[in-house]
Amino acid sequence: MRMATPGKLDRSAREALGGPVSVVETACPLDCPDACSLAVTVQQGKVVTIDGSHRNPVTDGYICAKVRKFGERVYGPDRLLYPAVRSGRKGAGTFKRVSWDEALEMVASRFEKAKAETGGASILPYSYGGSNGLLTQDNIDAQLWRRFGTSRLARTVCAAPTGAANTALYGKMPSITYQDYPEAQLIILWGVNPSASGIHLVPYVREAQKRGATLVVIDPRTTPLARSASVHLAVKPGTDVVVALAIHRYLFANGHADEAFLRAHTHGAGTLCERAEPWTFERAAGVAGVDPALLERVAELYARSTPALVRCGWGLERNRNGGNAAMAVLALPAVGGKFGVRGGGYSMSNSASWNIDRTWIGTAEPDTRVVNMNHLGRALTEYDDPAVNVLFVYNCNPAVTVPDQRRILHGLEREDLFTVVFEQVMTDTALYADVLLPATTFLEGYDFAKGYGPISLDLGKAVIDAVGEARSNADVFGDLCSRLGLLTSDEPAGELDLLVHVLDRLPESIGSELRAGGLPSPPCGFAPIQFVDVFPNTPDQKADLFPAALDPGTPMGLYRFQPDPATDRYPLALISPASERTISSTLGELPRPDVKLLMHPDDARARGLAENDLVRIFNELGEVHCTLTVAPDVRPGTVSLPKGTWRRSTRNNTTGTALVPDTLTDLGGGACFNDARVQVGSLANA
Ligand SMILES: Nc1nc2c(c(=O)[nH]1)N[C@H]1C(S)=C(S)[C@@H](COP(=O)(O)OP(=O)(O)OC[C@H]3O[C@@H](n4cnc5c(=O)[nH]c(N)nc54)[C@H](O)[C@@H]3O)O[C@H]1N2
Ligand SMILES: Nc1nc2c(c(=O)[nH]1)N[C@H]1C(S)=C(S)[C@@H](COP(=O)(O)OP(=O)(O)OC[C@H]3O[C@@H](n4cnc5c(=O)[nH]c(N)nc54)[C@H](O)[C@@H]3O)O[C@H]1N2
Ligand code: SF4
Ligand SMILES: [Mo]
Repeated sequence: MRMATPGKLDRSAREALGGPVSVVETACPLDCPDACSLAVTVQQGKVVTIDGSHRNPVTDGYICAKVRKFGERVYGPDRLLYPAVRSGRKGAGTFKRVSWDEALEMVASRFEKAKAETGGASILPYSYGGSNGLLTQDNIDAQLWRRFGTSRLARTVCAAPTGAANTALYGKMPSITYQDYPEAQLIILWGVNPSASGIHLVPYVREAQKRGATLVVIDPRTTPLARSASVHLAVKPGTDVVVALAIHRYLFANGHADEAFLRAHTHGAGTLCERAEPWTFERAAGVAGVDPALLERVAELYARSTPALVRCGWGLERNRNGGNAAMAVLALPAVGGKFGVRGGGYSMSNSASWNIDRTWIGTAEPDTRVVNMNHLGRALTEYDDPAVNVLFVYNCNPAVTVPDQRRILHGLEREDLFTVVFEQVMTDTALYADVLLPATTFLEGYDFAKGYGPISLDLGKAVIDAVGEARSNADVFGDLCSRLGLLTSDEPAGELDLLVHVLDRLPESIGSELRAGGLPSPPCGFAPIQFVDVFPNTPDQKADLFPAALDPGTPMGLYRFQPDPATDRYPLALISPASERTISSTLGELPRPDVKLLMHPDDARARGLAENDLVRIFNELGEVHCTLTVAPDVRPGTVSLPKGTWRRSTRNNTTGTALVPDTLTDLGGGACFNDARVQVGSLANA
C-alpha cells in the first residue's frame, strides 16, 4: 500500500529547503469509474506530488500512474496560459495573446452576429465529459446554450447504447458496487478491462477468486484478468448479442429460467425467449468465432452459480449491435434468477444512483436542432439548415476522439467557420481554434467527483491557484452569459457562487456531509442488493425484458444481429480500447513510448509482418502509420490500437479515429468505434 509522500525528498528535508509543505485532500473527477480521494502535496503554491488517500475506502491509498503524473500537465509545455486568437492558417497552431476581455467580446459578438444572420441553431456547442464533474458541465454552460437558443448536442460518444439498454430494462437501477464483488461465486467480465479502465476493481475481483469464485472474461483481447480467468471467450467484436442469446436459450430450454421471478418482476420474457430460440451454441459460437463447448461451459456455470455477477462494460457497446448486446447481457440475471442476493445481479455504470436531476439549471431545453456528436464531421461539412457557422468546443477533444477524423479536420479547416476552443492544453482540436480560452484543471478549482463504479460523491477542492490566466468553466460561461444579458442578478455567474448554489440544492444530508469534507451516504446505500434494496426505476418497478417501443426503432428489431461489416479488402476488425497511458485523450500530450498496433501472429505471418515493422493500417476513410507489435493477446482477425492517442503519436499525424465510420449503434445513437474494418500492410511496400 502506498502512502502520500511529499516527493522524492522526505517532508522535513523538503521543508528545510523550500518552506512549509501541506497535504491537501481532494478528489479525482476524471472520466473513470473510481473517483479516487486524493492527497496532494503542495509547497510554495505548487503541486509536488499527487497520491491516493484513504478517505475513500475504495481508493485505499493508491491511484493510477496517469493521475500521479497530472502535475506534468498542469505545468507542462502544452499548457494554455493565456487567451489567444489565431494568427496563422487554421490548424497551424500559431496564436497571438489577447486579454480575456478582448477574447470574450469577440466570442459574444460572433454569437450575436450568427444569431442575427443565420439563427441560434448555426451555433454548435460541443462538449463531452471533460473533468466529468458536476460543476464543470451542464450548469451555466447549459443556461447559455438554452437561453441563447443554439443547436443542441446529443452526447453519444460513450455509454449511449449501454445507457439506453439499462434505461429500457431497469430504469438505470443502481447496480452491484466494487465492494460486493468478493461475495460472488461467479464473475463474468463482459467487454471490460478494469486493469486499465478502473483499477480499483481489480483487488475485489482477486479477493473473490481467493474465496473460490470462478472468473469468466469475454473479450477479443487477452486482458490481464483474462489470463487468470477459468474461461476466456475471445469473441469477435460485435457478436456479444448472439453469445448472450445462446445463454438465454440454454436457460429457457433447460429449466434454468426463474419462472417465479420472471412472473413477479418482469415483462416480455416470452418474446425474449422467442428471439433467443435460433441461437444454438453451435450457431452463436460460429458467428462469434469461439469454441461452442466453451460457450456451453459459460452457460452451465451461469445456470448453476449463485451469487453470479455479470459486469457489462463499454467495450461491447461500440459497434452496430452494441445496444442489443447490452440488452441481452443485462437481461441475463433476470432470466437466470440471479438477483436478490449480495453479489448477484449486474454491475455497470452507477452514475444515476444519486438521482441528481440538475433542476438548478432552471431553464428548459429549447426546441432547437439536435446534432448527434458522432456526426460532427457531417455537421461541419454537410448540414445546411442552417450550416454550423460557430463551433464552441469545451470538455472534449473531438479531433482525436470522435469518429471519422478526416471529415472532422476538413470541417475544422473551413475558413468561414468560427471555432472557439476552451481547453487546458494545446490539444489537436485546440490547434484549429480561432479563439483559444485557457481552462483550469481540477487541481485549480472546485468540482464534484461522482464515482460510477463505486457509488460515491466527493467534493474536489482547489489545491493551487489557477496557472497563468486559466479560468474555470463556471467563470467563463458566467462571464459570457453576462455579456449576452442572459443571467438575472440572483443567479450564480462564477465558480464559488455556483458551488454554493449547487450544495444548497442537493439533499440536505448530502450537502452538509460534502461541506464537512466527508463522503455522503447515497440514497440507495453504498452497496445495495438489487431487488432487495433497489428496484427498477420503471413505472411499475418491473424489469422490461422486451421494451416493445424500441423494437421498430432498432434497425433489425430487438435482440437481432447485424452481420459483420468486414469485406475482402478490409477484413480485419480494428478495436481501440482504453489504455493505461491516457484517460480518453487526456494526458496524451505527455511523452510516451510509440503507439503500436497489436496483431495476432497468424495475421502477421499471413502479411509477412514482424515485430516492430512500420505498418500502414488503412481503409476507405483514412490511414494510420505506426509500428507493429505481434502477440497472441488479441484474437486472429482483430487488431487493436489504444484509444485517445494524439496525432503526434503516429508517423502520419492521424489516430485510430481516422479509420472509424460515423455509423451509429442500434440503440442510443452511439459511436461504432469497433466497427472499423481495415487492412494492414508493411509501410515499406506502400
Ligand atoms: N486508463 C483509462 N481508464 C479509463 C479510460 C481511459 O481512456 N483510460 N476511459 C474511461 C472511459 S471514458 C470509459 S467509457 C471506460 C471504458 O472502460 P471499458 O469498459 O473497459 O471499455 P473499453 O476500454 O472500451 O473496452 C473494454 C474491453 O472490451 C474489449 N472489446 C472491444 N470490443 C468488444 C466487443 O465487441 N465485445 C466484447 N465482449 N469486448 C470487446 C476490449 O478489448 C477491452 O479489453 O473507461 C474509463 N477509464
Ligand atoms: N478510437 C476510439 N476513440 C474513442 C473511444 C474508443 O473506444 N475508441 N471511446 C470514446 C469514449 S469512451 C469517450 S468517453 C470519448 C471521450 O472523448 P473526449 O470527451 O474528447 O475526452 P478527452 O479526450 O478526455 O477530452 C476532454 C478534454 O476536456 C478538457 N477538460 C478537462 N476538464 C476541463 C474543464 O474543466 N474545462 C474545460 N474547458 N476543458 C476541460 C481536457 O483537457 C481534455 O482535452 O472518447 C471516445 N473516443
Ligand atoms: S483516473 Fe481513476 S484511478 Fe486514476 S486517480 Fe482518477 S479516479 Fe483514480
Ligand atoms: Mo467513455
